Amino acid sequence: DESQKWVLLVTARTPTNIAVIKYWGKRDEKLILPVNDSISVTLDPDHLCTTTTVAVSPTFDHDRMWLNGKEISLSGGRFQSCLRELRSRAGDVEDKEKGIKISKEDWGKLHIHIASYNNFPTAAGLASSAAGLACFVFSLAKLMNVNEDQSKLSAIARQGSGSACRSLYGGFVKWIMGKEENGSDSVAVQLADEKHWDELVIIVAVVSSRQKETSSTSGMRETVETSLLLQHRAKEVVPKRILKMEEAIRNRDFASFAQLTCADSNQFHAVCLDTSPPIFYMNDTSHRQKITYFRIISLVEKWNRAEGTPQVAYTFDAGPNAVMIAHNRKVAGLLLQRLLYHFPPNTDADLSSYIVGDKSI
Ligand code: 2P0
Repeated sequence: DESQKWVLLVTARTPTNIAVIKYWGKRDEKLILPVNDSISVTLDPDHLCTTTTVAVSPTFDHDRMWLNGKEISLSGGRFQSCLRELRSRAGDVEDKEKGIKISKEDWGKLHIHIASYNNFPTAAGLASSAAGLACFVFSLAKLMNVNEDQSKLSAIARQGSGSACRSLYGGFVKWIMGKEENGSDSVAVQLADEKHWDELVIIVAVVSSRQKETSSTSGMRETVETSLLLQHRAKEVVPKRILKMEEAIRNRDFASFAQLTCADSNQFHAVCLDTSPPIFYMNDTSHRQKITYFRIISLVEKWNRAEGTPQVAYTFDAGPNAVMIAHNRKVAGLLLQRLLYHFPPNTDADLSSYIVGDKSI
């Protein structure tokens, strides 16, 4: 039947984001509701992004997905939650040129294929799930003509992976933890757009591309169950830091931005260490790499002190890569010089490369 042979495609690209006030701990695992607000910066998509093509055709007989060319299962609860939310909001779609007409009721019967590529190491602590799930939801929402604003879409992406909700916006983004039990107010909002503070330069030291040993999901579950420090952090520390960070971003106050970013990264790792059994994201690697992280922190701390005011912020996530944010291009040049001198890639430090990029575009 010729009329059944069409395929409708949408391709989208979504950058990853790096939290400067970290999300760590859920109050609801199924809906993915966090124990505190978080703030991130979305990276420019040239270096760290997911590209996803989604397709629908009457010839597809079940939903399928490929990640970096390899078929993966869509049966997981998180993919299914996102698909269910999207299908229930899908609209009518018409492509007159191709003679395609899909009514909103059809989406319940039609199957989709999803092909996704990361241009960076998957699951090595570079927030691949953030870019991946954000792109999954965004591209399907376009294909299915889901008529919801970006913040509603962020609440859908959140159910795929918490940090994904922040990747639906560029610039500086806050994920509001929300109060509702059903998660309707746990959404991402843009604090400042990509042009607001465009002199910042982000340098990622890709320390290792191997997959991390403790997944974020199980790691944060164990932290919520066992760490008293997390309770103090979520109730007392983060709410104040969020206000200060918002102010620092608004005023482009790098000294305050860097101080808060470094302090929050260090507290996140302290909370991991306060978990039973302890989680060592910064330690969870070869001896040489471990020394490299501590030396990077020490290099930045000494430099900032010597200058009298911070020039560079560092932040480490649930994996072995170091992210540094330089105040401006001049500082970024100096930082890269120092990094290449002290930690040349592919020699004794097990560093594989440096990625230099802007904030998002
Ligand atoms: C963040 N991380 O705010 C924090 C900082 C890692 C350290 O979000 O279980 O992959 O899918 O919600 O989002 C990593 O956790 O976890 C993360 P799930 P996710 O970026």
